Amino acid sequence: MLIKIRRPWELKESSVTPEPHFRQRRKLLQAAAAAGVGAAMPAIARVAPPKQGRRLSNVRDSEWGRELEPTDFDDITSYNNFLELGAGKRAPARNADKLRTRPWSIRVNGACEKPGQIDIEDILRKIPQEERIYRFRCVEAWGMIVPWDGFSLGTLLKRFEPTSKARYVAFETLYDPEHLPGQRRNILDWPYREGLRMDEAMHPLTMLVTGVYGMELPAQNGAPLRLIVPWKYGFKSIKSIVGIYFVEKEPATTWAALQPEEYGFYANVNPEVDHPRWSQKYERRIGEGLFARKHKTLKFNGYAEEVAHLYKGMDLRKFY
Ligand SMILES: Nc1nc2c(c(=O)[nH]1)N[C@H]1C(S)=C(S)[C@@H](COP(=O)(O)O)O[C@H]1N2
Ligand SMILES: [Mo]
Repeated sequence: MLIKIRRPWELKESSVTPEPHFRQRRKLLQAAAAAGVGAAMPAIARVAPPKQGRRLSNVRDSEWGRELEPTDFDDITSYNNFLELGAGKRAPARNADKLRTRPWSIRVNGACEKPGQIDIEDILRKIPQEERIYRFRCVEAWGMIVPWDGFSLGTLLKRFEPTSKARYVAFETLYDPEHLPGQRRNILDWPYREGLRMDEAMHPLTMLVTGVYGMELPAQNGAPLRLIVPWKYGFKSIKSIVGIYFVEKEPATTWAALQPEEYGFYANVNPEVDHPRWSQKYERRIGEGLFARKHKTLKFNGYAEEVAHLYKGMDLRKFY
């Protein structure tokens, strides 16, 4: 059954006067939708709206986002990598209802003064959520522009008072083979794990994401809480996080453990360092089609000004 729904982002293309500026246009359209006008072309949803989908309250604009034209909501939520929900880009959206996102809490411990647990409802209610338009770049040479909602990871980490022994932060995804079909297969050492150096984790661009396009995050994108590190390849952006640990040594990460020659701990987007099996110089933008002109990949995914200093003196060919 096709369900006819109308959402602000779907009205984007029906805008009569093109505005140069995405945010302005979106505000206009939201106002139009609220007033019951501008519903020129109600769209048919290609993906079922997220089961637990609801609009996030009090999302504000962020100084950290970029003025970029975002990829369509449908593309962001139907072309995914999330091995717990199956292999292949379309499987995660298809299996989205297998991920139970409530109740959900995240334990934070290790080298810190105040180890503890935080519930996702507290994160949503008590931490102000910002919307940031970020570039997203997968190691497989495709990219998107995504309006993520969330907040800087550092604001959460500080509450747990990391000690001087906390030199890295490790992250862990939910382990629930009973419900997650991918975890019933032995394709990797579950659960999915990731890690950041402390200075990377505390950088304000590094984001814990709770939503996209002002909606609570769909399961296939890593509900209810996932990481986004905009200057790194997508695989660093671990989904459906249940554990955050302050550690002294560089933690093991899923992809580096699987294929150490292909995936490193740092995984900074870098057109000068190719993946052993393909070039990283260009990228395809999802939603533009297979035959559209490719985009030149930018060093640190376009965030060099903000983050290049973190890697001063490091050989990025060695620390890939
Ligand atoms: N738990 C978990 N997190 C994950 C993955 C995964 O399979 N499991 N895939 C990673 C990869 S390879 C990419 S490219 C991004 C995809 O994020 P998106 O589907 O929101 O675009 O999620 C990353 N986070
Ligand atoms: Mo990826």
